[in-house]
Amino acid sequence: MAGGDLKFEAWDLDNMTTILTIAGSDPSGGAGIQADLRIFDRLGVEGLSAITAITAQTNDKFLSIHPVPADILTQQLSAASECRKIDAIKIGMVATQANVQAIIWFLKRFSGIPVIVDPVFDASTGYPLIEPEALPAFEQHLLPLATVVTPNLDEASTLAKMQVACTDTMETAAKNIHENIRRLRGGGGKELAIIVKGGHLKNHSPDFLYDGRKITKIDGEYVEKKMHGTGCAYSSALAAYLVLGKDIVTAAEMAKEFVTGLINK
Ligand code: PXL
Repeated sequence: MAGGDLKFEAWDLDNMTTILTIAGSDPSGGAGIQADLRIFDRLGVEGLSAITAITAQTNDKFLSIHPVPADILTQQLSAASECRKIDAIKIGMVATQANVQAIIWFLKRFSGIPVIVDPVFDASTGYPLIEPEALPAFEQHLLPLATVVTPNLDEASTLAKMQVACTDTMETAAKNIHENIRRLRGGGGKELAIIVKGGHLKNHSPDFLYDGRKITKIDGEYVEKKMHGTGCAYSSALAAYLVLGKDIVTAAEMAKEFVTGLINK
Protein backbone atom coordinates (compact mmCIF):
# COMPACT_ATOMS: atom_id res chain seq x y z
CA MET A 1 0.00 0.00 0.00
CA ALA A 2 1.55 3.32 -1.06
CA GLY A 3 -0.05 5.34 1.73
CA GLY A 4 -3.06 7.55 1.58
CA ASP A 5 -5.43 4.60 1.45
CA LEU A 6 -7.50 5.34 4.47
CA LYS A 7 -8.70 2.36 6.36
CA PHE A 8 -10.99 3.17 9.26
CA GLU A 9 -11.09 0.69 12.05
CA ALA A 10 -12.94 0.99 15.30
CA TRP A 11 -10.36 1.85 17.92
CA ASP A 12 -10.97 0.09 21.16
CA LEU A 13 -8.50 2.26 23.04
CA ASP A 14 -9.64 1.14 26.48
CA ASN A 15 -8.56 -2.39 25.69
CA MET A 16 -5.30 -1.63 23.89
CA THR A 17 -1.96 -2.16 25.52
CA THR A 18 -0.63 1.33 26.19
CA ILE A 19 2.83 2.81 26.75
CA LEU A 20 3.42 6.35 27.96
CA THR A 21 6.51 7.95 26.47
CA ILE A 22 8.10 10.86 28.34
CA ALA A 23 10.63 12.49 26.00
CA GLY A 24 11.62 15.45 23.86
CA SER A 25 9.98 16.53 20.61
CA ASP A 26 12.03 16.17 17.41
CA PRO A 27 10.48 17.98 14.42
CA SER A 28 12.46 15.81 11.99
CA GLY A 29 10.69 12.75 13.40
CA GLY A 30 13.89 10.73 13.67
CA ALA A 31 14.04 10.69 17.46
CA GLY A 32 12.03 11.59 20.55
CA ILE A 33 8.28 11.48 20.96
CA GLN A 34 7.56 11.34 17.22
CA ALA A 35 9.77 8.28 16.69
CA ASP A 36 8.47 6.57 19.84
CA LEU A 37 4.80 6.92 18.87
CA ARG A 38 5.49 5.74 15.32
CA ILE A 39 7.21 2.62 16.61
CA PHE A 40 4.50 1.83 19.17
CA ASP A 41 1.94 2.09 16.38
CA ARG A 42 3.95 -0.14 14.08
CA LEU A 43 4.27 -2.79 16.77
CA GLY A 44 0.57 -2.71 17.65
CA VAL A 45 0.77 -0.79 20.92
CA GLU A 46 -1.12 2.39 21.74
CA GLY A 47 0.89 5.44 22.84
CA LEU A 48 0.42 8.31 25.25
CA SER A 49 3.00 11.09 25.47
CA ALA A 50 4.33 13.88 27.65
CA ILE A 51 6.90 16.31 26.21
CA THR A 52 9.90 17.36 28.30
CA ALA A 53 11.51 19.72 25.77
CA ILE A 54 11.00 21.08 22.29
CA THR A 55 14.04 20.65 20.07
CA ALA A 56 14.72 22.05 16.61
CA GLN A 57 16.97 19.74 14.57
CA THR A 58 17.45 17.82 11.36
CA ASN A 59 19.28 14.53 10.88
CA ASP A 60 22.65 16.31 10.83
CA LYS A 61 22.28 19.60 12.65
CA PHE A 62 20.96 20.69 15.98
CA LEU A 63 19.53 24.20 16.28
CA SER A 64 17.98 24.67 19.72
CA ILE A 65 16.28 23.25 22.78
CA HIS A 66 13.44 24.82 24.69
CA PRO A 67 12.73 22.82 27.88
CA VAL A 68 9.11 22.55 28.94
CA PRO A 69 8.53 23.99 32.45
CA ALA A 70 8.13 21.27 35.10
CA ASP A 71 4.57 22.29 36.05
CA ILE A 72 3.51 21.91 32.41
CA LEU A 73 5.19 18.49 32.24
CA THR A 74 3.35 17.52 35.45
CA GLN A 75 0.04 18.58 33.92
CA GLN A 76 0.76 16.52 30.79
CA LEU A 77 1.61 13.46 32.91
CA SER A 78 -1.57 13.82 34.97
CA ALA A 79 -3.67 14.31 31.84
CA ALA A 80 -2.12 11.30 30.09
CA SER A 81 -2.71 9.06 33.12
CA GLU A 82 -6.35 10.16 33.34
CA CYS A 83 -7.01 9.08 29.74
CA ARG A 84 -6.25 5.37 29.95
CA LYS A 85 -4.62 2.66 31.96
CA ILE A 86 -0.84 2.79 31.41
CA ASP A 87 0.87 -0.60 30.96
CA ALA A 88 4.47 0.63 30.71
CA ILE A 89 6.41 3.89 30.78
CA LYS A 90 9.33 4.77 28.52
CA ILE A 91 11.58 7.70 29.39
CA GLY A 92 14.00 9.37 26.97
CA MET A 93 15.31 12.96 26.96
CA VAL A 94 14.49 14.64 30.31
CA ALA A 95 16.36 17.95 29.71
CA THR A 96 16.25 19.59 33.16
CA GLN A 97 16.60 18.85 36.85
CA ALA A 98 13.08 20.19 37.49
CA ASN A 99 11.70 17.76 34.88
CA VAL A 100 13.59 14.87 36.48
CA GLN A 101 11.87 15.75 39.79
CA ALA A 102 8.46 15.93 38.09
CA ILE A 103 9.00 12.50 36.50
CA ILE A 104 10.12 10.97 39.82
CA TRP A 105 6.99 12.35 41.53
CA PHE A 106 4.85 10.79 38.77
CA LEU A 107 6.66 7.42 38.68
CA LYS A 108 6.07 6.83 42.38
CA ARG A 109 2.40 6.15 41.50
CA PHE A 110 3.38 3.35 39.07
CA SER A 111 5.42 0.81 40.95
CA GLY A 112 4.05 -2.36 39.32
CA ILE A 113 4.68 -1.75 35.61
CA PRO A 114 7.80 -1.84 33.40
CA VAL A 115 9.70 1.46 33.35
CA ILE A 116 12.23 1.63 30.53
CA VAL A 117 14.77 4.42 30.92
CA ASP A 118 16.90 5.33 27.92
CA PRO A 119 19.55 7.70 29.31
CA VAL A 120 19.73 10.54 26.78
CA PHE A 121 22.71 12.78 27.47
CA ASP A 122 23.91 14.04 24.05
CA ALA A 123 22.52 14.09 20.52
CA SER A 124 24.55 12.20 17.90
CA THR A 125 25.71 15.63 16.70
CA GLY A 126 27.21 16.18 20.19
CA TYR A 127 24.62 18.72 21.33
CA PRO A 128 23.91 18.26 25.09
CA LEU A 129 20.33 17.13 25.77
CA ILE A 130 20.43 17.22 29.58
CA GLU A 131 21.61 20.07 31.79
CA PRO A 132 24.58 18.99 33.97
CA GLU A 133 22.73 19.86 37.23
CA ALA A 134 20.10 17.25 36.35
CA LEU A 135 22.53 14.32 36.35
CA PRO A 136 22.76 13.66 40.13
CA ALA A 137 18.94 13.46 40.51
CA PHE A 138 18.71 11.40 37.31
CA GLU A 139 21.29 8.88 38.53
CA GLN A 140 20.39 8.74 42.21
CA HIS A 141 16.60 9.06 42.22
CA LEU A 142 15.22 8.37 38.75
CA LEU A 143 17.28 5.31 37.74
CA PRO A 144 16.30 3.36 40.91
CA LEU A 145 12.67 3.54 39.70
CA ALA A 146 13.56 1.88 36.37
CA THR A 147 13.12 -1.79 35.49
CA VAL A 148 15.30 -1.55 32.35
CA VAL A 149 18.09 0.94 31.56
CA THR A 150 19.54 1.08 28.03
CA PRO A 151 22.76 3.15 27.84
CA ASN A 152 24.98 3.31 24.76
CA LEU A 153 28.77 3.25 25.17
CA ASP A 154 29.10 6.94 26.12
CA GLU A 155 26.13 6.88 28.47
CA ALA A 156 27.43 3.67 30.08
CA SER A 157 30.82 5.41 30.57
CA THR A 158 29.07 8.24 32.43
CA LEU A 159 26.87 5.98 34.54
CA ALA A 160 29.54 3.37 35.40
CA LYS A 161 32.24 6.07 35.80
CA MET A 162 34.67 4.16 33.61
CA GLN A 163 35.73 4.17 29.97
CA VAL A 164 33.42 1.80 28.05
CA ALA A 165 34.71 1.11 24.56
CA CYS A 166 35.05 -2.67 24.07
CA THR A 167 33.05 -5.81 24.85
CA ASP A 168 34.89 -6.58 28.13
CA THR A 169 34.25 -3.11 29.51
CA MET A 170 30.60 -3.28 28.35
CA GLU A 171 30.04 -6.35 30.55
CA THR A 172 31.74 -4.73 33.53
CA ALA A 173 29.80 -1.50 33.06
CA ALA A 174 26.46 -3.35 32.89
CA LYS A 175 27.28 -5.08 36.20
CA ASN A 176 28.50 -1.84 37.84
CA ILE A 177 25.42 0.14 36.82
CA HIS A 178 23.20 -2.69 38.08
CA GLU A 179 25.03 -2.81 41.41
CA ASN A 180 24.87 0.99 41.85
CA ILE A 181 21.12 1.05 41.26
CA ARG A 182 20.50 -1.92 43.60
CA ARG A 183 22.52 -0.13 46.27
CA LEU A 184 20.54 3.09 45.78
CA ARG A 185 17.31 1.11 46.05
CA GLY A 186 18.50 -0.29 49.37
CA GLY A 187 18.98 -3.77 47.96
CA GLY A 188 15.41 -4.81 47.20
CA GLY A 189 12.85 -3.55 44.78
CA LYS A 190 11.54 -4.76 41.49
CA GLU A 191 13.36 -6.45 38.64
CA LEU A 192 16.21 -4.63 36.98
CA ALA A 193 18.03 -5.21 33.71
CA ILE A 194 20.84 -3.12 32.25
CA ILE A 195 21.44 -3.31 28.51
CA VAL A 196 24.68 -1.71 27.32
CA LYS A 197 24.25 -1.15 23.59
CA GLY A 198 27.17 -1.73 21.27
CA GLY A 199 25.70 -0.12 18.17
CA HIS A 200 28.70 2.19 17.87
CA LEU A 201 31.30 -0.63 17.98
CA LYS A 202 32.75 -1.09 14.50
CA ASN A 203 32.58 -4.45 12.64
CA HIS A 204 30.59 -6.33 15.19
CA SER A 205 28.14 -4.56 17.52
CA PRO A 206 26.81 -6.82 20.28
CA ASP A 207 24.74 -5.60 23.23
CA PHE A 208 25.24 -6.94 26.77
CA LEU A 209 22.29 -7.50 29.07
CA TYR A 210 22.77 -8.02 32.81
CA ASP A 211 19.76 -8.96 34.93
CA GLY A 212 21.53 -9.37 38.29
CA ARG A 213 22.19 -13.06 37.68
CA LYS A 214 23.84 -13.47 34.34
CA ILE A 215 25.23 -11.63 31.35
CA THR A 216 23.58 -12.30 27.99
CA LYS A 217 25.38 -11.26 24.82
CA ILE A 218 23.05 -10.18 22.03
CA ASP A 219 24.84 -10.33 18.72
CA GLY A 220 24.33 -7.71 16.08
CA GLU A 221 25.88 -6.40 12.90
CA TYR A 222 27.47 -2.95 12.63
CA VAL A 223 25.67 -0.81 10.09
CA GLU A 224 27.64 2.13 8.71
CA LYS A 225 25.00 4.84 8.40
CA LYS A 226 24.56 8.33 9.82
CA MET A 227 21.20 8.31 11.51
CA HIS A 228 19.91 9.87 14.71
CA GLY A 229 17.25 8.42 16.95
CA THR A 230 18.28 4.76 16.86
CA GLY A 231 18.42 4.79 20.70
CA CYS A 232 14.82 6.03 20.86
CA ALA A 233 13.73 3.42 18.33
CA TYR A 234 15.47 0.65 20.25
CA SER A 235 14.01 1.52 23.66
CA SER A 236 10.52 2.03 22.20
CA ALA A 237 10.61 -1.34 20.46
CA LEU A 238 11.97 -2.95 23.64
CA ALA A 239 9.14 -1.39 25.70
CA ALA A 240 6.58 -2.60 23.16
CA TYR A 241 7.87 -6.18 23.08
CA LEU A 242 8.02 -6.28 26.90
CA VAL A 243 4.50 -5.01 27.32
CA LEU A 244 3.30 -7.51 24.71
CA GLY A 245 4.54 -10.27 27.01
CA LYS A 246 8.07 -11.11 25.83
CA ASP A 247 10.70 -11.87 28.46
CA ILE A 248 13.55 -9.37 28.72
CA VAL A 249 16.11 -11.37 26.69
CA THR A 250 13.65 -12.08 23.86
CA ALA A 251 12.47 -8.45 23.89
CA ALA A 252 16.09 -7.22 23.71
CA GLU A 253 16.86 -9.58 20.81
CA MET A 254 13.74 -8.55 18.91
CA ALA A 255 14.33 -4.82 19.54
CA LYS A 256 17.89 -5.10 18.23
CA GLU A 257 16.71 -6.90 15.12
CA PHE A 258 13.97 -4.31 14.61
CA VAL A 259 16.40 -1.37 14.81
CA THR A 260 18.97 -3.09 12.57
CA GLY A 261 16.15 -3.53 10.03
CA LEU A 262 15.22 0.17 10.33
CA ILE A 263 18.82 1.32 9.77
CA ASN A 264 19.30 -1.05 6.84
CA LYS A 265 16.21 0.24 5.07
O1 PXL B 1 18.57 10.00 20.20
C1 PXL B 1 18.64 10.85 21.27
C2 PXL B 1 17.53 11.85 21.27
C3 PXL B 1 16.47 11.67 22.09
N1 PXL B 1 15.43 12.53 22.17
C4 PXL B 1 15.42 13.63 21.40
C5 PXL B 1 16.45 13.87 20.55
C6 PXL B 1 17.54 12.97 20.46
C7 PXL B 1 18.63 13.19 19.53
O2 PXL B 1 18.71 14.08 18.79
O3 PXL B 1 16.41 14.98 19.82
C8 PXL B 1 14.28 14.56 21.49
